[in-house]
Amino acid sequence: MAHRVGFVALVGRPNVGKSSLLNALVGMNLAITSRKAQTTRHRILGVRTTESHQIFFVDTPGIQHSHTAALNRQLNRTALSALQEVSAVTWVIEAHKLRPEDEAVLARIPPAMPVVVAMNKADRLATEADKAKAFALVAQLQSLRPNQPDRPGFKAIVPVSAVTGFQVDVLAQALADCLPEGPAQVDADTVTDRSTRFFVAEIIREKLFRFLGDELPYEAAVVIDQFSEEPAQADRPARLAVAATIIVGRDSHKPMVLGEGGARLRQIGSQARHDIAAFCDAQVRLDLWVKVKENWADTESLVRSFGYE
Ligand SMILES: Nc1nc2c(ncn2[C@@H]2O[C@H](COP(=O)(O)OP(=O)(O)OP(=O)(O)O)[C@@H](O)[C@H]2O)c(=O)[nH]1
Ligand SMILES: [Mg+2]
Repeated sequence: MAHRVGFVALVGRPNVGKSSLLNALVGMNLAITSRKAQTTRHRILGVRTTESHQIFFVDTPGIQHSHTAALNRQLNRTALSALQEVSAVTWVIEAHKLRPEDEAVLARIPPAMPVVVAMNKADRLATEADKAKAFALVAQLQSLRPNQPDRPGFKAIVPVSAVTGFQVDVLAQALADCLPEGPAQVDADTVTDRSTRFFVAEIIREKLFRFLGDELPYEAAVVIDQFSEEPAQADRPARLAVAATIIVGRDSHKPMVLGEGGARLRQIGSQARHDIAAFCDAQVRLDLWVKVKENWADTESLVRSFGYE
């Protein structure tokens, strides 16, 4: 069998499970996930290497059309620009329903681009009625992109679960089939192009998103102020010291992040430290601060200054 190689983007509306799928496809928790919309803010590359293919997966922010703040516009730009650099696209939807927001994303994918549909969260199809709905959805999907000479239909429609791993390999194979033949481009140990520093900031943001209820909108960012690594010695593990600031958009958000007597910030810090230690295989010291920058998510220059571009 020929070895295939190339870039594939994961696109879809917010919260359908693009980042969870990236992690499942790569076999490592690279992209942060949460039940809140627009958890992903950066293009993140994850490399899947097997005997038969090497796929460079590009996770993207959820594309949405209902919010127009500078941050949302920037996230849409990031997601749409990923379409320029790939050979195929995974259009991620939920297995149990298709929403108009899903179709709006499909409309942004160039007509000639090979598309595989990932019907994610298939583990949620518990009853026979759910399964019948999913079958009906497959038929509906086929009619959305019928095969035409200048406009190929979907390359495959794959029910999948990022959480249980159901059919993740099938999805990967369907995508590999869309890619050109070629040798592996990087060694099997290379899983991403991002730095440790980047992942440290992301892990902190994940805990922030998870520990704060819906009261804290997505208007929170994390900036790393200090980052120093000491390699492992014969008698001790590697050490990492990090100081980071959580930026919120309003005065009233600061006490939400701090919690009663700072309890919530301590919780966020301790969970983040735990995950950073596992990710970096190091002893971690983490200092967290909270700062207010009024309406940063509405201000193009501040959005850019926090690294969103
Ligand atoms: N049951 C189930 N839940 C899933 C599955 N995949 C993702 N989820 C959940 O769906 C929520 C959103 O997952 P994410 O991976 O963050 O979704 P996303 O599409 O990357 O979201 P944005 O980055 O905000 O656009 C999380 O709570 C996940 O745990 C799945 O296969 N089954
Ligand atoms: Mg995501």
